[in-house]
Amino acid sequence: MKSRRGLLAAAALGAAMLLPLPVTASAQLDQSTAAAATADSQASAIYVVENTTPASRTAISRFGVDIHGTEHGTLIFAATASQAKALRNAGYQLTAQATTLDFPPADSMYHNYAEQTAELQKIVADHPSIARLTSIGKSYQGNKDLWLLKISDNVASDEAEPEVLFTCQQHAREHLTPEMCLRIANRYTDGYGSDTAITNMVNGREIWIVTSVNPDGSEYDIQTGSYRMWRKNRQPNSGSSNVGTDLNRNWGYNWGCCGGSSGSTSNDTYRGPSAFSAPETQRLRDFVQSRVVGGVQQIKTHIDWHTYSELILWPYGYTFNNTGPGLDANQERAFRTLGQQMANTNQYTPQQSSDLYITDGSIGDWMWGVHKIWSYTFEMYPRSGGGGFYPPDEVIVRETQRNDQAVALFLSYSDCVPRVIGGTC
Ligand code: 0X9
Ligand code: CA
Ligand code: CA
Ligand code: CA
Ligand code: ZN
Repeated sequence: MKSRRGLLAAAALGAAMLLPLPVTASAQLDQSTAAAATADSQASAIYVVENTTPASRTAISRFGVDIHGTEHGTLIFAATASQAKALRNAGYQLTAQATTLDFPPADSMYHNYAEQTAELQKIVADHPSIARLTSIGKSYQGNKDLWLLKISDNVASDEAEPEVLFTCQQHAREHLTPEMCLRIANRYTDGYGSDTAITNMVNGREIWIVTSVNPDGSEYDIQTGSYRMWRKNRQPNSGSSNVGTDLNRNWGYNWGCCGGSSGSTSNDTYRGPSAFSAPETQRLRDFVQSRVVGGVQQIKTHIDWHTYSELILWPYGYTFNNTGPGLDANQERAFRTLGQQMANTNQYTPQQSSDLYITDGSIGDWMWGVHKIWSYTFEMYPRSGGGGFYPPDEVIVRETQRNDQAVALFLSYSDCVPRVIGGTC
């Protein structure tokens, strides 16, 4: 089985890049044989078979099970009840393992999907007049809601206030990001009435928060109690045993245009067969489109939270040019100026998205390109090292609190971002 230390070493090896390639044998096995519980939508359980050989592992994989890893001849895989029965009938000695669907005990302070749900429900129960919880629909697997929290005074009414959107965890393994969304949710409800800046923003804005855009992937990443370095969603790909689409390459603005995504299902940046092929991006797209009221997009600003590298990024990602269609020099200057001012508060590095690398089909390009929503991507802790995608839970408070001032500044300019360069709206 993959040890926590092995995974941290794997993450550290890849730390120079945002997208470390799978470097462990088990991770590669994961990618190439992830037939998963996908051909078969039945719930699967985790099993081990001891004393396996390359030949018997090959034979077992041909039953269509989802291989998780192997150590000292012990093979670990997910199988449905019918697959497990077939394997036992074929003479294999399967031992069922308890699935944890949870973080390792040392990281228990992270919120798994069920804990995120409970936390959101508690926020609404504690603050019913300023917080309301709905769902924008289900993730691919169909059993999880994509929660949408609204925070504002008179929360039940659609008032004429600038709307602000925060989205977290498009990428499964970026577990610090739901913590960031939950921190914003808790601060802007608990602080109402006592903290002046918070009270003003709750009264003057309508804040929307999606704590996890990719709950299937995130649950898959932690399912066995040891991290799997999973990035994509858990949607099967026809004609392939490779699972998943990179949600942040699936957005429909210059989708797949520019070598900033992959057309191969085995790749971690697989863009999907068409723009918005993933249910998760569809649901979020439909929500954003639903906020066009009387021909005017109500959402003015957006932050999409990721890890890691400590960056503040703005459009476009698909081109190296600082400006482009629908993005003029003044708009670029406003993006850059607010990005720099936010970076002054958290010591992240502010830059255009493509200064990192070219991406096409990213959420930020769509938000700006289609809706003129001032959209930033924040890449949180660590800058490098520090546990990569899996920093210990001891850093959650420090590294989410680190963005409190940036979030406050962002909300304060959300009525009119060009104001940051003396412009008007
Ligand atoms: O590659 C990505 O999707 C993001 N980095 S990550 O390591 N979290 O995967 C960066 C996306 C930035 N692109 C735009 N904002 N356009
Ligand atoms: Ca927990
Ligand atoms: Ca309001
Ligand atoms: Ca409104
Ligand atoms: Zn990411």
